[in-house]
Parts: sequence; C-alpha cells; structure tokens
Amino acid sequence: TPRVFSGIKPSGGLTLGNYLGAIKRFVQTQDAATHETIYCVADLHAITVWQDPKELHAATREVAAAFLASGIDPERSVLFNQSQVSQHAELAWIFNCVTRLGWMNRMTQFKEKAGKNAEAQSLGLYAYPSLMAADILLYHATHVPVGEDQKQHVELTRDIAAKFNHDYKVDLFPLPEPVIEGPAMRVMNLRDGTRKMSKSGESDMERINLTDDADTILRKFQKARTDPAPLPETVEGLQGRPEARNLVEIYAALAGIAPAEVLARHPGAGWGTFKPALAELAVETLSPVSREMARLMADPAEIDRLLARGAERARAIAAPVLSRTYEVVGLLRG
Ligand code: AQP
Repeated sequence: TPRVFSGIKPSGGLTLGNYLGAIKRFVQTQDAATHETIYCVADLHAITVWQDPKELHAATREVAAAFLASGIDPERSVLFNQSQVSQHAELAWIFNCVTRLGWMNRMTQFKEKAGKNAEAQSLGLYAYPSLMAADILLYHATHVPVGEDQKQHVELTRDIAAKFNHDYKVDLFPLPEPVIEGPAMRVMNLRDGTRKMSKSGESDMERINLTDDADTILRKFQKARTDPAPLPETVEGLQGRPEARNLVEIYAALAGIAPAEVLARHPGAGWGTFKPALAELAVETLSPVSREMARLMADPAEIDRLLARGAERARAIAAPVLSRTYEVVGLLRG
C-alpha cells in the first residue's frame, strides 16, 4: 500500500494555518483509506529553536490532542511523537552525510526563519530538512501532504533519496511526492498578508489558535489588517490585495467552497459585514475541535499511552529500514 507520512512540530499552540493546511487534510486522507497514514508530532524538529522543557511536554500533548480531536483515529493511522522512535535521528545522521551543503544553502525556510541572524541559529535548524527526509524515507512514504511552504523540503528529500540510491547503487528509498491541493493551502498572517500565519509568530493577534474562544476569534478577525476597499466582484480583483485575498481564502477553505463562490455569496460586502461572517464560520468549525481537545488534554496519561502505542507501531516499520540502511552503508553490526 502507498503510504502517507506527515508531521507537525509542537513549537507552540496550533494555528488555523496548521489546521487548514495540514490536519484537516490528514483526516481526509485517513478517511479516504487509499493510503496507509502515519502522522507524527515532530518534537525533535521543535527543539531546533529553543523550547522550554515543560512547555514542550504540554505542546506535544496538545498537537496529539488536535490530531485526535480533528478525527485522526489511532487505530487506523499510526500516531506518535518523533523522539520515541530513535530511528528518525539515526537515519538523519546518515542523510547529513549524503546531503550537500549547497543544497541546504538554497532552503528558503531557513533563510526566512534565520532572518539577518543566520550565524546565531542552531545547526539543527539548518539541518532540519535532512531530519525531515529521514522522517519520510524511514517509512518509504510515497506521498507527503504539506502546505506550499514545505514543498521545497519534500523536493530536497527526493534529492537525498536519489543521491543515496545512486551513491550506494541500491534502490532502497522511493522518491516521495509532495501533495499540495485545495484552497487556502497557505494561510497568511492576519497583520501582514505577505507573511504566513505561524505558531511562533511574534504577536498573538496575527494568528487564530485552535484553542481561541469565540470572542477572541471575533476580535482577531475584526482587528485583522485590510485595505479599505470592499470585496471585489471577481477573484481577479483580489490581485495586489494580499490581506483581502487571505480572508477570502480562509473563508473558502472553512466553508469548503471556491474563493469565487465566497465573492458571489457576499457581493461587494464591506469588512464590517464580511469579518463577523468569517469569524462566525471559523467559530462554528473550530469550536467542536477545541472542545474535544480540552476534554482529551484533561487526561494526559491517556494521550501519553496512545503516543507510546503509536511509537511501537512506527518502530516496527522503521527498524528494518534503518537496519537495511546501515548494512548498505557498511556500518558493522555484531
Ligand atoms: N500558514 C499556513 N498555511 C498553511 N499550512 C501551514 N502549515 C503551517 N503553517 C501554515 C502546515 O502545517 C504543517 C505543520 O507545520 P510544522 O509545525 O511542522 O511547521 P511550520 O510549517 O513551520 O509551522 P508553523 O506554524 O509556522 O510553526 P513555527 O512557527 O514553529 O515554525 C505543515 O504541513 C505546514 O505546511
């Protein structure tokens, strides 16, 4: 069976971007049952930037709770946190020795995250795509559903797999395909429509968190930056209006309709009417998820038990792949 692998970093509270760009689609993929689905809480990725150890525990459980609350079934999907499956870190080291510095230097996400201060970043943040390649290839995953922002990393994974296979003259790692489809695959920051919405963005006002209550969601959308013009008649009219486009695309993704349909349903609406309608739709969609998350997080031991069980299932797939890799590379085992 073809396999899907994807993950989310527990680097803070989850956002509407993570939900629409990732979790919602992970659930659809699981339910379509055309692929085996493996989802991970990428805690090793999270520590590429500083995480308070106590908050990391809580954030790891929160991501797991978000998966479960959104409809990931720990029987039908393999759900675990990355650090419990040591093969991820081990394969990443092998890939660090395959990946070329020149390839890493082209990664735009590192440049964006590091900003002007690249010298002060961790080596882990720089090497992040190599760990991501290990995550994917450890399961011989063929399809990787990601937001547009992660596409370059999946392409790098293909390069790493191809170079490994070529250097060692084997056909060990299949080349995975990024799967990017559907509306609002890149949810933008509410204060700046040219930057993506992120968990770790500076201000809480720039993102919608999955755990935000109805009042907070309304307030954030009302304060969202927009230009003064009303909604255009057609999607072409959204050109050069990144903030307006973002709000229309968020509406479209939440409602499961095309952006053109959103405009048709709100002809020439001003922000005073569109923003509350958007907030209402967001609350309707997110509140069942956040209620269920709160219920799950009240029993952390149960979440931990589910993650440990998922890790066991993940190891059963990953261990033979890593052993084979060590053998191919010539690492002696007793
Ligand atoms: N704004 C977004 N729009 C659409 N998809 C998004 N994703 C993240 N932000 C958006 C998708 O969510 C998945 C998990 O991402 P991640 O946690 O592994 O890393 P990230 O992309 O770096 O997410 P954040 O929220 O921006 O976290 P921080 O601030 O900690 O770096 C991925 O599939 C991603 O595409």
